[in-house]
Amino acid sequence: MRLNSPKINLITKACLKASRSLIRDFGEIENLQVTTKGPGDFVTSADKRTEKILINELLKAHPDYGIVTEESGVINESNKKQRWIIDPIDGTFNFLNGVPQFAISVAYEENNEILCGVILNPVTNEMYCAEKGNGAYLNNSRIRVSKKKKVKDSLLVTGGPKQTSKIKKQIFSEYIEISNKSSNVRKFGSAALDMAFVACGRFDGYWQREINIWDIAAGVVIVKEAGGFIDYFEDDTEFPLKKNILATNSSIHDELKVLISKKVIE
Ligand code: LIP
Repeated sequence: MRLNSPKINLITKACLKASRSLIRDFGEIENLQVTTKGPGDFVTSADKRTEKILINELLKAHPDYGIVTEESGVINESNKKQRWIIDPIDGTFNFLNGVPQFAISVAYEENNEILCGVILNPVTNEMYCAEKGNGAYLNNSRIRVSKKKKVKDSLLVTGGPKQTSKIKKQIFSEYIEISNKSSNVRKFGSAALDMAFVACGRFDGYWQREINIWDIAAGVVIVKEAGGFIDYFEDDTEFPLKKNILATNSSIHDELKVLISKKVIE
């Protein structure tokens, strides 16, 4: 059984439509016109095309809802109560390099709470979805976070830092600390899929600093509905679209949080 509510059906339909165009673009990656948006952050024509399809589908159903997107910024800004949060390609660098680890991510937020989300890897056709109170699914199967109890037995995943980050030293130091204390740490390059993998128990936990809300929004509800725990640690209310996030199977949360909070040793 898969989730089947009007919102989930709408997001799913939009993602599947967008993925058909995205997969065509992935097939001819070398012909894409690449422009730089800033160091370490590329925007492709595929990104824009995918986003346009998603926006059109969602606006057709709810013309008055707000939309927060990676490429087009904010649409219907005055509606902060009901809004979509979209990342047309999460894992842009993987996409650009022909690495099939990227995803379309769409979430619906109401009164500042993310109520449903879909993450679709168009290459593997793995679609993760969740709605508050109704569980999390990978295609037609219910998913749950892992049962690992200790960080030392855990396989973790992280991302960043961006080339432009001012806290690279801190991020690398955390990476070393956690790599030493856990079973191992991966960097797969798509926050949305990292979180989806936590939700289905492939990874035991994910953390990242300075991540954009559109990269993680759908993952938040999917991890929670899979029985996991979300912690926006050291939240900076001045920049609500940027987050520090820890997403785990609940059992390892406290132990991992202590490792992340350790002071940087020069
Ligand atoms: C990317 C993330 C990746 C993270 C990067 C970046 P994009 O999103 O998903 O895991 O490390 O900082 O934000 O730019 O490919 O949508």
